[in-house]
Amino acid sequence: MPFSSVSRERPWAGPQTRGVVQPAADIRVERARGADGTLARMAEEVRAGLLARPLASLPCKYFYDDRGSALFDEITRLPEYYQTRTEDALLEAIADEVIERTRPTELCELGSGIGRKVRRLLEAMQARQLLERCVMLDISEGFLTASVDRLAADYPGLAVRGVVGDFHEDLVALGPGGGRLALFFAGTIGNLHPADVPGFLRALAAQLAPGDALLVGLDLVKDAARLHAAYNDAAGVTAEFNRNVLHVVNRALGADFQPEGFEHVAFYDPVNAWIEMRLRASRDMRVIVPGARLDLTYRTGDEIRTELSCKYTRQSFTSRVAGTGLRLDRWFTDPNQLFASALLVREGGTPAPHRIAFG
Ligand code: AVJ
Repeated sequence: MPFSSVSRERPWAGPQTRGVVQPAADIRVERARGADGTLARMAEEVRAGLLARPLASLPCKYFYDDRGSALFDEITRLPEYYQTRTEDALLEAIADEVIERTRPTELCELGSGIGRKVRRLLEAMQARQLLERCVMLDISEGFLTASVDRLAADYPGLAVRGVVGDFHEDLVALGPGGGRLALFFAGTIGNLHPADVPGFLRALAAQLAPGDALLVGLDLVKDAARLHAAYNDAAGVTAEFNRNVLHVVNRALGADFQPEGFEHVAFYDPVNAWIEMRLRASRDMRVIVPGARLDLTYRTGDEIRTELSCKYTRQSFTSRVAGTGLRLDRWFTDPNQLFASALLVREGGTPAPHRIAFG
């Protein structure tokens, strides 16, 4: 039980503590829900996904145990994977302007991973003496704890809080907004089906006060060969990352998937403007998943979808923002138009449920 001493009180959650410097003893990583709830939810999701027809699927958030997070970190350094270094250079270029426009006192990073990029914004806030609090939400407890500890050590006086949870359902655990700049890097919003993006943005808008903002990274529609290469790297790291979801299901739900019996598949679908990753059985296999009450048979060639990674244009993304309570304030891209950072601002008043287009 590594987190039996989980903090229940949240001394910096309310605006009344604004400006109070938190001593190091108050640094905590908390869970958005209990371990039982997390496992029960996983069992339901895995069961529903693996039984889905015509195409079985597994939620991509289950890539990210500690091994999967380390594999993703390796992906970010691959020559074919342009996204991370492009976004990082972009953030370096825009950090001052973003902070000037939004003047936040709190950064709130969703899916923080190892929490490297947040520092670009922290530095820009610190230079303006705005920096007070940083909240990080991530599904990977090990990585989250490490980045929370590192941030707290490197920025004395910064109140750092970690929440173990996922950005689909645990946003409420962030607490109310106010002076908040939310960060959603890496193009991770691309993992949502486009139809689910407005609902996600609306849920996030509910954790923001009017004038609060969201900086979101988006991988852009581009040449299919370049996209294909980024998800089919020569070193095979993405293939190992893809198969890792089976290791996770084996461990958490007592399943007996043989990951090496599945082949990595990733292709660009230009109609939906998304990369799809799948695992394809390379032999006939029977798989038992006790934790999800499943007894499955795979035939050679059977596929499980493991990830969508949607690619956006300014126009296709803007259409997803309409009616969510957020509006597009700034659209930044790198010179090669590979990647975008969209700055969204929370509007005042109650968000409209939808917007009707006239004419
Ligand atoms: C971290 C979700 C943005 O979709 O490109 C990398 C994950 N998948 N290689 C992406 C990923 C395959 C990545 N995101």
